Amino acid sequence: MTAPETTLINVESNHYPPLLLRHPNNPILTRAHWPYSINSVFNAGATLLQDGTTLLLCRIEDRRGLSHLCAAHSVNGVDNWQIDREPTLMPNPKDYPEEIWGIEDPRITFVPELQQYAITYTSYSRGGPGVSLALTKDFRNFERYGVIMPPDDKDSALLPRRINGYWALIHRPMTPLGAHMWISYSPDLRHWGRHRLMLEARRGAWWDANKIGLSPPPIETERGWLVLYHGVRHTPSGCLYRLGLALFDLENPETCLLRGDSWIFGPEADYERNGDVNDVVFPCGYTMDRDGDTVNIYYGAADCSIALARSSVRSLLSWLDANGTNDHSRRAGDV
Ligand code: BMA
Repeated sequence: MTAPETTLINVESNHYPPLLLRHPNNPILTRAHWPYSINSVFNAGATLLQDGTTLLLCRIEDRRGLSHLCAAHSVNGVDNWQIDREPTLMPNPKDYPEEIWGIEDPRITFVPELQQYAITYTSYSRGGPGVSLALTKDFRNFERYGVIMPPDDKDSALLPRRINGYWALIHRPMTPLGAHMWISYSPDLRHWGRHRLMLEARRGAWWDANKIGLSPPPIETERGWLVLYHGVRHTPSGCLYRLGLALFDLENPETCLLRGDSWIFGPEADYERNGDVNDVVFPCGYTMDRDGDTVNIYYGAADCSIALARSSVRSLLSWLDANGTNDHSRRAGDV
């Protein structure tokens, strides 16, 4: 008797290509590393400092349930983290009442024109989450701009340069239309307008139905802004956070050039599947290696730890070429 045909299928050809590779040291930061008492560390913004070291601005949740931010430095971006002995940026509800229930999920953009890092973060106000902005040169002194997008809004990052003379901010307001990604423009980082819908959550059974949001700040490539975004699927056992990929026009970033249909990274490892919030991978930052192609993506795992996955811009773009579409009816998830 001959073997059933299925056994002859090349298993590899049946698998989705692994676009993001988990680091063997994962999770790279947990509460056990912290120099003071915390409940959990997750969702970190990331940047390379002038001397080439990696800085992670980590979200720390204390046992009250409130979050603040704490910086960790490492020469290789993987281990030997030097962690600030005290919180780096605490909520300041006295002067910024919108921070009453903490500050969360920072995204860092180095802005060459200002020679400063722009940090956008969620300020948890009585009215829900809003987007706040702070500028810093050294992650010691911060110039707070306060709320730049009122609640309910989050998952925000600034583009590193002006577009047609205006600063551009990606964010995720909750509107009667749903939880979609928007982009807004400003002449001075304080006054925001020309709001445009940028990417919609799909509908129905799609993995990114109903709720999406920007993950790390966009990666500028010759072909456009490469955007990793998270999609949230509501399941009977809770929310499932996964990542998808899209490409936007360099000079008109509200124009989507390509969007992948399938998700490219989701909770699989134990530290991603089990934690304070199960089944969450949530990147807020990346760094680029000197080769200009290798991206180190730092993500919160199950709201309990920080993990690292590596990818390559070239492979992400080729995947989008093979799997992306710019068909607008699909954007809404109708097919
Ligand atoms: C989102 C954000 C993230 C968090 C995730 C899962 O809404 O608030 O900070 O990691 O939920 O809890």
